[in-house]
Amino acid sequence: MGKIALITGATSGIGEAAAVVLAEAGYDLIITGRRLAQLTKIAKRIEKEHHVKVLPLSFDVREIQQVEHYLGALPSTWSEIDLLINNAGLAVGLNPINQGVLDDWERMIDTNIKGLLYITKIVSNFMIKRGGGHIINIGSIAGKDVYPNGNVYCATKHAVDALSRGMMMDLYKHNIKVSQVCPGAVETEFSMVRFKGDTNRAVAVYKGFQPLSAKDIADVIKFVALAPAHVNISDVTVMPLAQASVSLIDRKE
Ligand code: NDP
Ligand code: 8X3
Repeated sequence: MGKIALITGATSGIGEAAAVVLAEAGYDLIITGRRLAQLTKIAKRIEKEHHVKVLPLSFDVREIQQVEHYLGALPSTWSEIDLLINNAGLAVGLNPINQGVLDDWERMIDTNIKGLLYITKIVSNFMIKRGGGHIINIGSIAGKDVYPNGNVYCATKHAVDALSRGMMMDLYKHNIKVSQVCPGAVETEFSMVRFKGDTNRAVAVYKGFQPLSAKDIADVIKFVALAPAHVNISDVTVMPLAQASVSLIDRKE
């Protein structure tokens, strides 16, 4: 086995792009996501094109029993994880707090916070056992600032921000780097998920300016991952040129 990276949420967007870029860099991969067919297809494609080993594991990060079942039972060769990318996450809905949908709130809190914690607990213990590693959390500019109707999504990403700093304090003595990559607007399936398949609303998010691509963020993840052993790039914010804050976007049309 080469170096091993575990990427959560690799069935689309930033996670899928990170899988490709890290495979190009020679990592063997464990990729996860709920959509099994999609995950299997991506695994086969990466194995064929990049000649690395890819283990697809389809489970829901919100379900602790599933997380423990799949990660707890990893063959010993695959549990030697060098790099964990905590990427699985989502926004659901965009409502003022008084009109919030409880199920949307729970999906965001359970995925973005609790899912990240479930994965991190297991993998950080693998890393401690083997004497080191690197965890990169995908935060957001929504974890640095807030915007109207973004309430609960922003709160979950502020939690990722706090956890990234807290995890660094807990893990640095174990030779484990903890980093956070915080993107601005990236054109992925994110807005289709947020607006529950409403294509018009999703497309409008990226209209009139050039958003980041998933590959743009994957390249930053790779840069963070490949820094020299003594260097931890602990927090990176990446914006499109046309975006100056969570709510300031220069749209030309
Ligand atoms: P996508 O919707 O394209 O990808 C999200 C990924 O997360 C999918 O692979 C999805 O897989 C996975 N996922 C979601 N819920 C679960 C779950 N319960 N269990 C397992 N996997 C899950 O969006 P992005 O690539 O844009 O999002 C990736 C990360 O980047 C998220 O954390 C998001 O908050 C963050 N981000 C995105 C920005 C953007 O503008 N797009 C900006 C800043 C941060 P599946 O559905 O197969 O389970
Ligand atoms: C995603 C970026 O601004 O849509 O985290 O919340 S934003």
